Amino acid sequence: MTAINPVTDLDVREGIAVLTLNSPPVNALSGAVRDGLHDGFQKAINDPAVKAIVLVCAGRTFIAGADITELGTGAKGASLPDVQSMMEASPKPIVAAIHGTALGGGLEVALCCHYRVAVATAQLGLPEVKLGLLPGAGGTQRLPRIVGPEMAMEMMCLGDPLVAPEALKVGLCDEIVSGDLTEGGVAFAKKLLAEKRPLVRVRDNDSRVTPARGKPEIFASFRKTHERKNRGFLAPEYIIRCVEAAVNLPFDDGIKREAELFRELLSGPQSAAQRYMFFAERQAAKIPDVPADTPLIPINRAGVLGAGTMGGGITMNLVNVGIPVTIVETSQEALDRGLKVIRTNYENTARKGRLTQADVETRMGLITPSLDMQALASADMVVEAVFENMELKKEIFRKLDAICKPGAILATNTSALDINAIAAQTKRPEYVIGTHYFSPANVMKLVEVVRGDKTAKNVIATAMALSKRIGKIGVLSGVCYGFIGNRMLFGRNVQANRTILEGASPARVDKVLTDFGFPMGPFAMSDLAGVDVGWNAKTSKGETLRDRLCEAGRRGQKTNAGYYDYKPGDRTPIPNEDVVAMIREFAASKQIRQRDVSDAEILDRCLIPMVNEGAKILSEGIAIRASDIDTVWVHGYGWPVYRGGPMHWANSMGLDKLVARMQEFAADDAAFWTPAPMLAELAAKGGGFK
Ligand code: T1G
Repeated sequence: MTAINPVTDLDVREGIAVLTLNSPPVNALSGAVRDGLHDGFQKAINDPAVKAIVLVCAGRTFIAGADITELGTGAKGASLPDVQSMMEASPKPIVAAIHGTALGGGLEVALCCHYRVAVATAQLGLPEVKLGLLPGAGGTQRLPRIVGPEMAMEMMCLGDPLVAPEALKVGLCDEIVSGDLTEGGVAFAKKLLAEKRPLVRVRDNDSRVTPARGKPEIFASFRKTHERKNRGFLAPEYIIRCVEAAVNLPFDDGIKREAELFRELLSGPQSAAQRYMFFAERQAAKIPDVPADTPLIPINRAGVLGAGTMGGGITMNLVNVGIPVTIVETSQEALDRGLKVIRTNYENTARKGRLTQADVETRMGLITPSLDMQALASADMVVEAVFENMELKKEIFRKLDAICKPGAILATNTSALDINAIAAQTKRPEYVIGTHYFSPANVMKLVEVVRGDKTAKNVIATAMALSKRIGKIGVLSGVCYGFIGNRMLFGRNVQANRTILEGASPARVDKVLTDFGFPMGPFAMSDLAGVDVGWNAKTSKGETLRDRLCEAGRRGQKTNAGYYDYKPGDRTPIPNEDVVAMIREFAASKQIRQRDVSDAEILDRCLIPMVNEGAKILSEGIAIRASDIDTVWVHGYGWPVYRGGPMHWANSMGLDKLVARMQEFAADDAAFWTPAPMLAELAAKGGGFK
């Protein structure tokens, strides 16, 4: 065994060289790894005793891509294209032996091997698009030459990997290895030599791309199909252009085109934001006063109280990962309705081929419905997801405290209420925590984990770990009204509501925010949630615009009319001039001057209050770090990931410019537009949120 460098070893046995990378945590292509590959391959190729080479990785995974921390920094080390050229020029067969996740540059290195073998659980993919990039080491030119342009665009624009058996079917992998991977790789290399199999260079095979020549409709149809999902993102379009180059240009020209578009994305704001978010999501799991090795409470059985939209969605998240759930409601009708919605959701997924019918039955079989809270006695964790009313929640937690076994975690899905007041109803406040899921709970990735003053560290650690186990991103919040996300949303809604009284229409405000990249604007969101949330018909006197809308029967999508009209069964918002007239009349009754509010003003008046509130949330210690706030907004509210979140957006704008903008608006409402002390201080120093 020869140490090539601290992260690379070379071992030659019976004519087979095994080049092993060992660079935790994921063997990313850092400078040291690239040097190891370069020098290791050079040594093996030059060694007359070596007849074939196997590339394998130690630790949890094959190379999981370029080292994202190094991207754009001009870090030292051998150039990846040089390593890849050396591999393809090798007169000796090179076999990649893959386990874990061969992703991005990792798969691109493997595609420069002559053959690829993998264990059955391995995954192979090019997820660069999730970082606002494209596969910049030949992936856009080699992948289409194996799987064809359509599948290549699908894989690279969605960024989802194939598991090894699927990769085998499409020729991305040549053999599935059982048992020891290195031995399997060596055996495969020996077989190649014995059978005198050719040195296959992916770049030489155009048979999968030439049929697409002269068929621009392939690309036009792909663009059309993915238009909605790719809206606002640059990387998917650039990936499509690279695949067009793979089809229409000689390989080396295609590589040049890829490099040009890769450099443009790498130096642009979208990739900077998406790479920032990649690390932000992972930072969120790090809690300064809760050590990473804090013992977890095992969650083998769970309970959910309430079978409504949220309770049903939470239940699905838990049974999806095999945790049995007892779900409790107050009436058989509510229980039956809740279970029917869950089953329908699963059957819809099965119809799309993402679940088998057996999966549906397995998951439904893990749900035990009950009308009796006593059925929750043996649960390790119960999540309350009932109506958002403090008195009701207090009563429920008193009962849960008496019913549930000692040491069971009692969680509430409240979206804003005081966790401490709820915990105080129990004899176990250290086991009470908030787990605020976002609707639809079986889709949105965010969970705001809310620690009460007395919540124990192992309870916090367990709730955060459970978020990750169910495929979500947990962000820790302290207790305040609205926690992190909703508290910031209030500020946005105040200004959105004001701009329509000053002359903008709901459709115009919504368009400004959807053009920014949100999936939906505030008024369409209000119609979806219900304009009448918190409205009381008995006491309503037309004193607010909402009163007048609700009194006119405009309560949102549920009445096919809110700020917009809706055709029955269709969620598409249809602007209505009567609503605009109603708004104008209301504004006139309040003597509000009408004017043309510009799009730029609408956008800043909606977004800057969120940043200001975010600064207060940071100063109060409600959020640990600015990137946690950004993670909440990207994964809980659809803030466009290519803009990094409100705090990242504020940094990009420049806090000094942001504060200057607040001063422009202050004339109308000085109190509202007063910068938070932290924001004012950072702006004065020319700094940004860390
Ligand atoms: N670079 C640097 N650090 C990375 C990394 C990477 N590529 N991938 C993971 N880490 C760190 C991560 O920050 C965390 O650190 C630890 O590893 C464990 O990660 C030229 C330009 C591999 C599926 O996009 O998808 O190749 O928090 O918590 O849940 O065309 O990490 O412990 O300090 O996510 O088991 C393309 C990104 C790069 C893959 C493992 N590759 N990584 O998931 O662990 S661009 C990717 C992942 C590229 C080429 C282009 C996942 C994972 P810490 P983790 P996990």
